Amino acid sequence: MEITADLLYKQKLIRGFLHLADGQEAIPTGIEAAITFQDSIIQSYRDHSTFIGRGGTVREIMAELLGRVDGAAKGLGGSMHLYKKENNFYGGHGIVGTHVPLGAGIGLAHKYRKDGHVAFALYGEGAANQGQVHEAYNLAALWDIPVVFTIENNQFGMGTSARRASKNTEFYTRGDYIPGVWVDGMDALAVKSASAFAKQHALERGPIILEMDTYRYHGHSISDPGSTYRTRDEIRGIRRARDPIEHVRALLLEHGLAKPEELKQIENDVKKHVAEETEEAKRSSPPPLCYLWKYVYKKGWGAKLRPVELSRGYIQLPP
Ligand SMILES: Cc1ncc(C[n+]2csc(CCOP(=O)(O)OP(=O)(O)O)c2C)c(N)n1
Repeated sequence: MEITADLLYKQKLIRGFLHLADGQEAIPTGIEAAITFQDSIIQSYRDHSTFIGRGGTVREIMAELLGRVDGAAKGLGGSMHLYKKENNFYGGHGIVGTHVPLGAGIGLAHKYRKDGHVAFALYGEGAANQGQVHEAYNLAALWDIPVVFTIENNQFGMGTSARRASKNTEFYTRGDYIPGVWVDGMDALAVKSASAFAKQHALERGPIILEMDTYRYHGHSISDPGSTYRTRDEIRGIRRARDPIEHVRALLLEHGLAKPEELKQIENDVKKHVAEETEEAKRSSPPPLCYLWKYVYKKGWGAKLRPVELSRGYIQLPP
């Protein structure tokens, strides 16, 4: 899916921002294996795989990237703004770090309702340096909020390596009064165990930090070739030694749980599925102009249109 999105962007069919997460697949996969859709997730802009994990479809993602009405946010949000409210996925946020306090707030809602569920707030190691992250830590610890602060440490914030931006790069230790665990974020099973442990801890004792050690293969966004601040050898080396999908493939084969031809079949099915869903997404239409108003202002807030827009018929008011 990510590779197809890259191609569509290069063909200028996708405009605006596009941040791909290939290399980081073990994280949403492992977390989802440990929690349920009654638990909540909130994340930054690198959100495609998480959306799939929360029950979203490739078609909803592709349509959103193409700015079509069948997209996850009705074609109004783009890559950074995928949501799945019915399965407690609260986005998809573009401003670095801002969603971390929101994650603590969602955790507080779980506690307030006594529903026995937790919130996972996923953010990068770059975002981990933000002041508001530490404000969220403070209140979460003070109020024993069931929130799992989950750092996706993919080693770079745009083109800056973690060690050039952070005095302490052991991010799991940076919660002071909040305990933290370092996790191999390239190993879906390690992510699953750590997430199950963190959920239990959060419910019984309040917040916890998980630092997921991972790597992104693509550049920061599609406009970054991703090779000026690291070497191609480094990327190739990580792929060879730690690729999260190859790791699962090796485990399945080693333990006799699947045959090579079965895995090949799955791979072919996935490629076919992505191609079909992408074609469906392309057939979807752009959102109507009236959506500019319908999904921007809450009903009854009295948004006013200038008479010229109404008289020229540019915009129809929603019913
Ligand atoms: C408040 C704010 N500052 C700067 C930016 C520009 N910006 C977008 S992504 C990014 C890097 C964030 O890195 P990290 O948190 O490690 O996440 P990653 O991209 O590695 O997943 C920056 C500085 C922004 N979107 N918001």
